[in-house]
Amino acid sequence: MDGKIDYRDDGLFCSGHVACGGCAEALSLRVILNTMGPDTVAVVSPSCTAVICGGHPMSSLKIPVFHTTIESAAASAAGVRRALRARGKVDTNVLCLAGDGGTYDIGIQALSSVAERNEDILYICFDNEGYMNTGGQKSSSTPRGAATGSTPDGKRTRKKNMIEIMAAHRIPYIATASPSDLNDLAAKVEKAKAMRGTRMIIVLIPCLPGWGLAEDSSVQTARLAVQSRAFPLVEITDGVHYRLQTPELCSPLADYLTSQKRYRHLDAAEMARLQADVDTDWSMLQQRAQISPA
Ligand SMILES: Cc1ncc(C[n+]2csc(CCOP(=O)(O)OP(=O)(O)O)c2C)c(N)n1
Ligand code: SF4
Ligand SMILES: [Mg+2]
Repeated sequence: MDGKIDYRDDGLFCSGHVACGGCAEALSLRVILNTMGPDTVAVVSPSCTAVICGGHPMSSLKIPVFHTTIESAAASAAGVRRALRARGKVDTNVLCLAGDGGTYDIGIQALSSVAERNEDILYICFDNEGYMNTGGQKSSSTPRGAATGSTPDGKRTRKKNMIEIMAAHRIPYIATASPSDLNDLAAKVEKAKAMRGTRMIIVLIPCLPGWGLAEDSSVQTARLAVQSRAFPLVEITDGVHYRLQTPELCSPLADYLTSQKRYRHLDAAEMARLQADVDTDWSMLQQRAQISPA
């Protein structure tokens, strides 16, 4: 890849938003919005995204935005979808934007119901692995070992396997994406946009204050997450067809962990345990991809 970002920007995401300088979520949001296009309604859960979007008339998004509650984001999006349909606007895209706390924890009941009914929405989870706009508490997406405001000596349990939970709902499309490969992110959004039913993309967002990163390192940290296989890039169609993307370059998990202050208390044995977690998850995904029906 030559590193060129290949997508059309129609200015649907404005400058002057209040994301932390250097946040990869703003970058990802710009790509997602411009790929979705102007005929889109955003339904936004309380999260960094809600702060970045801001309120009317100062919104940084040039599309309609509905700020909803954290526990009902997916249900609100489904309601907007049905209201648009009742008004004959069947082609308008409904884009639900939520954080990992809103997705893996507080909003999971609404999300599960929406997925079971196969409501026609695209759900984006910006996964910064914690409750970041409220000061950096742990969520069930926080990985084992990571220090947060509520797990100062490291979280004891593993990151919830959200893609497997969603795959069990047999929704048409699930993908993971990274701001270190914006062309891949745009391609997945384009693909999801062309489908109907419940579609979900989880985008990894290395959080500058939450993970203890320099403000110019968010994208590089996301790249290390992919190369070390801590955050595998996958696509799952209809809950059973897995496509696992093997990174062009591989790096040891230790490179990823030592780039972040949230892991600085780990000793060699704990790092080895996390490497074993990553290896187990990768081989399970490989098996899923190998046995996927043609
Ligand atoms: C039911 C409920 N509990 C708690 C809150 C307070 N709250 C607002 S945003 C937020 C953090 C959400 O974390 P996440 O979804 O991961 O988004 P992030 O801030 O990390 O982008 C919390 C706890 C709330 N709005 N509603
Ligand atoms: S707190 Fe983290 S995820 Fe939120 S805007 Fe700042 S860097 Fe981005
Ligand atoms: Mg979060």
